Amino acid sequence: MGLDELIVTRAIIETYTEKFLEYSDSDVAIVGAGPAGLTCAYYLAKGGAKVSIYERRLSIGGGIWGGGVMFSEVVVQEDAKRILDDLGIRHKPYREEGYYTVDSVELACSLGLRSLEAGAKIFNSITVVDVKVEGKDEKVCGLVINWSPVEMTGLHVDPITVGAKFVIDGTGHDATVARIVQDKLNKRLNTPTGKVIGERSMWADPAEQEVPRKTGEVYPGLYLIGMAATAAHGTHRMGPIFGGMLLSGEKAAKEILAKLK
Ligand code: 48F
Repeated sequence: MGLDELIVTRAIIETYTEKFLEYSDSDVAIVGAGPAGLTCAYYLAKGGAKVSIYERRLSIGGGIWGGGVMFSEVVVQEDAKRILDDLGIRHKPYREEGYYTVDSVELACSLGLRSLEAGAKIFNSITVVDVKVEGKDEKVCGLVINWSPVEMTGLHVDPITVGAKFVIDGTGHDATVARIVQDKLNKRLNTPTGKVIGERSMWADPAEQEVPRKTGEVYPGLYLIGMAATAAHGTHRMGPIFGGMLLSGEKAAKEILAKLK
């Protein structure tokens, strides 16, 4: 039997469209498929939530792949080791107690696969450009999205909207969604200054402890996780140690699952 290219075309367009439509209204829409976003998606999906992730790049993983200075290993500390164990991600104890190394390529692949297997859907090459709001308090209740190449080339093409009960900003250092709420809605965020403060210089120990602490609702309907939480609250950066990112994703998932129930 010969292959028919038109069947390939129809199979792709129909299947993608079905998937996209099914997730056009989710319990939770996560912006950014970095370590925090993927971990959060895994725990949310495992807990029964309908989760979509929108990722600007073709690839998932955010800042995981390059490890430290492109040496493809990252460090995870004792506190977060249980998450690696929970997700079945291989790691090696380093000779100093409480430090574990993980192959960064394996971490990116495993977090992606575990979140997909748990039921989350990842939509890549999509850039979030705005939020959808509703009600008197202008609660965040969805995302405005466009194809990344449209944004990159500056084509004049209108974006479309997807709905969600909760939106999560997992955009890393940029804290893009929090900045959108601050700048476009002119709203006060739940940070010490009411604004995105910007991350402080490297100091891994307090930085890692602060990431899960600063994880949470920063505006009605909008949660901050990972480096976006660090950047918004103005806490220290931590470099290629990733435990805080995993713990942050897990914490936001737990809080949102409790609210969804
Ligand atoms: O930057 P990123 O990996 O954020 P994270 O999950 O983890 C931070 C660490 O990688 C590292 C660190 C560790 O200790 O300091 O930096 O907090 O992933 C953020 C993802 O969000 C995507 C971006 O391409 C990346 O994959 N992203 C950013 N802006 C948008 C976006 C946007 N507007 N729309 C969609 N995706």
